[in-house]
Amino acid sequence: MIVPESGVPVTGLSGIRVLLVQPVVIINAENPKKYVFSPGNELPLNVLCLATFLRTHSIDAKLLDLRIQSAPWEELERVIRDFEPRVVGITACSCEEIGASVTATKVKAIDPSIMTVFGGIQASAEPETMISRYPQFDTLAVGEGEFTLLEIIHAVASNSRWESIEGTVVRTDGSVRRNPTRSISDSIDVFPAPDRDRKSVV
Ligand code: B12
Repeated sequence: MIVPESGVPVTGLSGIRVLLVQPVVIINAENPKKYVFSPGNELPLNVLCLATFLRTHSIDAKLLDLRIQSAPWEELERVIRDFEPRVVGITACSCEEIGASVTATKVKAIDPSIMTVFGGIQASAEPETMISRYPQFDTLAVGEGEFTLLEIIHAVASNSRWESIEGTVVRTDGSVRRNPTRSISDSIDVFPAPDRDRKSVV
């Protein structure tokens, strides 16, 4: 068992289910950004690394790449109803911002009690703007996500406060609060190699 640098205990996480989602790209007048993607050849490394890390902490973490689904929204609903995650984490680079926000809206429409976490390049680049613009996200993780997400999941599993977790940006009392920055881990050895077992990908 890896001990988080934060020192936060990670017991009692067994049984909690977490879904990590790579959204589709929605290109429209608002989002004309160029996007290159090679379906079937490109695993979403960011969420794959996160899912692998969570599994080393006994968390049942699954990955859903909506880009390779023929009916992405139907598949999202099916997976949420079958898998019943307590937490859904959604990644996005800048051109995936709208896709991520629509994904979170759909997750909340299926089950408003699911904790939605926004992470990745776009969340990290404009955290205050993103968390203000998209109330369908409960919290947002800036930068390296492994330990931040682990702490969020731990808080959800133990019904404790998640509003002050290091590395997150949250809405609170009608404003936005940026919690202390989480530093990048000194050693890559605390992270397992991404698990490429396709069976673990929904
Ligand atoms: C490798 C790479 C690619 C690969 C992706 C390979 C793959 N299988 O995923 C390829 C070549 C396909 C690619 C394509 C593109 N890329 Co690229 N790419 C990178 C690069 C070099 C590394 C990204 C990476 O995999 N890092 C390793 C993972 C583990 O780390 P990570 O992505 O940072 O994720 C961590 C955190 O962000 C966070 N996190 C991420 N998601 C989430 C979700 C949650 C819920 C949480 C809590 C945390 C979290 O935790 C993760 C683990 O610590 C970065 C530059 C960089 N040094 O970061 C550019 C970068 C991400 N790419 C960029 C761009 C622009 C693109 C393209 C849009 C280019 C194009 N014109 O098509 C496409 C987008 C397609 C796509 N699928 O994303 C930009 C994004 C800028 C932006 N503002 O969006 C970057 C930042 C380069 C740059 N500085 O310009 N890219």
